[in-house]
Amino acid sequence: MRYQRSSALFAEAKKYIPGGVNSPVRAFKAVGGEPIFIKKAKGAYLYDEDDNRYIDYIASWGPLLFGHAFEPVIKTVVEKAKKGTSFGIPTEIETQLAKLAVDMVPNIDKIRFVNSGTEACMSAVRLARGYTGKDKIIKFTGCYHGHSDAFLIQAGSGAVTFGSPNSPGVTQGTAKDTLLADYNDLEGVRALVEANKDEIAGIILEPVAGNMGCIVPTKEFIHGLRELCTQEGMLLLFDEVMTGFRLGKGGAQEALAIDADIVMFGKVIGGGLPVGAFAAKTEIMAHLAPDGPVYQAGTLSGNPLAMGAGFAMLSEIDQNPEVFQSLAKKTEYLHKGIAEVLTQKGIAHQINRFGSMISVHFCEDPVVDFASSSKGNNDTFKKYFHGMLDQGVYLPPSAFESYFLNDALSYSDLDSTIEAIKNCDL
Ligand code: HOZ
Repeated sequence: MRYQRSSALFAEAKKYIPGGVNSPVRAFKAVGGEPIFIKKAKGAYLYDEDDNRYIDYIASWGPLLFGHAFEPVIKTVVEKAKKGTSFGIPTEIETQLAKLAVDMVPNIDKIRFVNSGTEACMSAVRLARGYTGKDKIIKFTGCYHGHSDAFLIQAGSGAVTFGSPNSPGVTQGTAKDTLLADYNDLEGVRALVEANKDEIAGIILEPVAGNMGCIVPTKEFIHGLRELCTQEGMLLLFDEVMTGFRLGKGGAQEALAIDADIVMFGKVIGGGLPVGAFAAKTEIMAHLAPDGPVYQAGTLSGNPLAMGAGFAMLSEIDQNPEVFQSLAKKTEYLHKGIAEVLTQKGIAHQINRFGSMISVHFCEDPVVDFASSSKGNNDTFKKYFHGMLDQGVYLPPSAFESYFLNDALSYSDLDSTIEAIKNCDL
């Protein structure tokens, strides 16, 4: 049996871990069946516990720009580990990574490292509130900013995959300060701002959304948000956990030519280790403890292994910026290939793409927000997902997630992937 050992490991995991997983999407509930358990990975490939090989299209949900077990990262982590794994005392590598990130990303002077994208977004909103003295925030339906309370309101990603975009446990008190708008609907945002005059600290969004599939903002929408924030004294918060150092050295800010006020990072900035960060101009960051009154802290923040991995990853990107072009070309090639096969098969579909992020939606109409993304045919998606898995291609196990390409993928891998879609019984 192809998945025998994975199946046994899942049964064992379920005895001790809720749902057998440590992050819900991994459980395959949206697509049915059981998750595969990974033994190792190298370059573009994952290998499961049954020794099946997969071409990987999630790259650990984004961080692995150059593929798995990338030598410069591994070497640094091993070297650092030999010198101690955590001190809770400052180290030089934290400043080295901070300087590199500040040099690469537009419009930021200072950066604070945390351990995950969730922490980064949670802390950034606290900072925005502390800086502006206002309580409310606007978020977009289907955007996911991690699992802290303020964001689990019409959230995307795993939250919507499991039908609980509003999680029990989030109090009414918290929910009332999160105002909801639809992605790409500038008029809706204007109306919210008008109805909550001088009460809104900021607008938070994924500048290219990746948690309701990949959704690209219109120029009018994203520039309109910038103007509105400036006019109304609100901060524009870019959740670049997925897009940071993936859409370009300067992330979505650079790719879309927009300056945000606070930018949040995760994924690539940790090179595959648990790192998040938030950054802004000095004027805003000065409000953060110990310089200012907005509190935020963490024992493992700035952990030497994680900082080392991040530094190795960002240094590679800094020295090889052509990786972004290479990734974008591969993603475009995949897009064309998938579109051709699905069209030949007569399957209604929409494909959204930006840089190395791409998603396939089985529906007739353009996917521009959460409502249009939700119209995808989930039965077709399930058949597609399992058809590909059985042929050794690992795709996101939910229609509400983006694919993330890594540069270890060869054109022959892309061709095999396209060929595999031909064989899927959709
Ligand atoms: N919902 C996460 C990606 N957007 C998945 C995280 C994981 O399972 O690792």
